[in-house]
Amino acid sequence: MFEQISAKLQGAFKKLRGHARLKEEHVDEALREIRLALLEADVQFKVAKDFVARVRERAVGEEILGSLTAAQQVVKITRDEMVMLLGGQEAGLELRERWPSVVLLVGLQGSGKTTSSAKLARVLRASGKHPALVSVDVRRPAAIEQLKVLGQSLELPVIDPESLDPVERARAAMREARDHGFDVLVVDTAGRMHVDVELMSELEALVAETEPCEILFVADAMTGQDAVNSALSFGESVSLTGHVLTKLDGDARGGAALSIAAVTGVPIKFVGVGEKLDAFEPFRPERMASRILGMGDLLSLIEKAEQTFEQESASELARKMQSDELSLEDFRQQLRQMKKMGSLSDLMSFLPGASQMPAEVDESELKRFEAILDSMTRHERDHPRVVNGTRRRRIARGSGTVVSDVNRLLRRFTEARKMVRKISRLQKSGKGSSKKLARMLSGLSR
Ligand SMILES: Nc1nc2c(ncn2[C@@H]2O[C@H](COP(=O)(O)OP(=O)(O)O)[C@@H](O)[C@H]2O)c(=O)[nH]1
Ligand SMILES: [Mg+2]
Repeated sequence: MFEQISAKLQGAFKKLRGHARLKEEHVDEALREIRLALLEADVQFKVAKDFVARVRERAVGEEILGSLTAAQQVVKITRDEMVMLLGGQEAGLELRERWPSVVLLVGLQGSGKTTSSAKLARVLRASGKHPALVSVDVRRPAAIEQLKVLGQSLELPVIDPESLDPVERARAAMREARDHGFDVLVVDTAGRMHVDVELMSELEALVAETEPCEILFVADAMTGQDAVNSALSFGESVSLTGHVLTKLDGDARGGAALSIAAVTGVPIKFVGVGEKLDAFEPFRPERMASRILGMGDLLSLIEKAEQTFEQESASELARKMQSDELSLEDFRQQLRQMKKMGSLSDLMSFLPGASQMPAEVDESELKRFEAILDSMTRHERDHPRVVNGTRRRRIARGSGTVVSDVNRLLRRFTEARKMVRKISRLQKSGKGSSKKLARMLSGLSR
């Protein structure tokens, strides 16, 4: 997701950090690059321009230039402004106390309305609601069936009134939902290839009939500014309350994500990150900003780490990392922890700068590493330096591997130690809560 813009922005930041004394012209140079990166990602021209102007105003205005941490502060300002651009706060659904609360999903054909309807109902159920689904897409004969199939696979109720008139279907579904005690009705509407008058009047009629609490515009993130423009057109006819940004798992460049809230004044509420029905998440501006800026999804990683880590060993590890005492014994413990945390490649995608790192993570290699570490003596693990040629041969034999495997493990260990030091320095320079970061770091093994 967003690899290209991430790489560009990181490039700009790297240059910034390269200056010993940051001057106004260095900031301007970085901002030019940032602006270009935004435009290349298909961010709307005015959005990009205003964004850069805001960052500049703060970066130059807050008298940080010349200070030792000037570059970091510019990065931080950029990040903060990007969070604002993405809507600032996380915005959830606002369901009313009425039976049923109606959530209308609207958008162009193929944007992901039907899929997102089912995904959303699933999320609502998980939060304790009793949702039902209805399709009012009478244009395409298969559309009603499609929603039914999706609903069935999730064991969610799909109401299918007999009428083939959208408004009548909605009315009947509301009645049925009320009768059966479904508190939220998710309505999947028809789309078109383009915005047209007929569609808009159909939507207006549906809104008048159902008085929805939420009208969510479903936008295909891959279509960049086009998605933003359609959202604007839809917004002229019906008052949108949020966006669902789909297909973020594809190679979307970021333009839609970065412009749609700013241009329409309506927040992104959910994102679709895959075809599978569980690939759907609440939209979190902070995390998205960190991702786009290539800082990795630190928060996600920390959360994941927090779920699995024993506090004690983590803080011990943190202490060691700072004092450069990291041993193979720690490395071994990390590997074990990591197995508990789930797939390594998953984690890799969260790491800062992961988009630039060759992420060749081989899970079977990890198993091999574990066997090798098990074949070492405690003394060897505590003092990796003593592991000479003879010992390497013995360890390889004992673990059913070959010497080159042992060598590779030792090399990885050295790399990991370097990386850990690097990040721990970063952290000392004032980024992020040290405990959390340290805990996160214990998840790194290379
Ligand atoms: N990769 C990916 N595909 C998606 C996502 N959301 C929807 N799709 C796919 O996009 C296509 C169109 O989706 P559909 O829900 O039928 O769109 P609709 O015409 O707006 O109802 C389908 O093939 C979906 O599987 C997503 O978040 N990621
Ligand atoms: Mg559909």
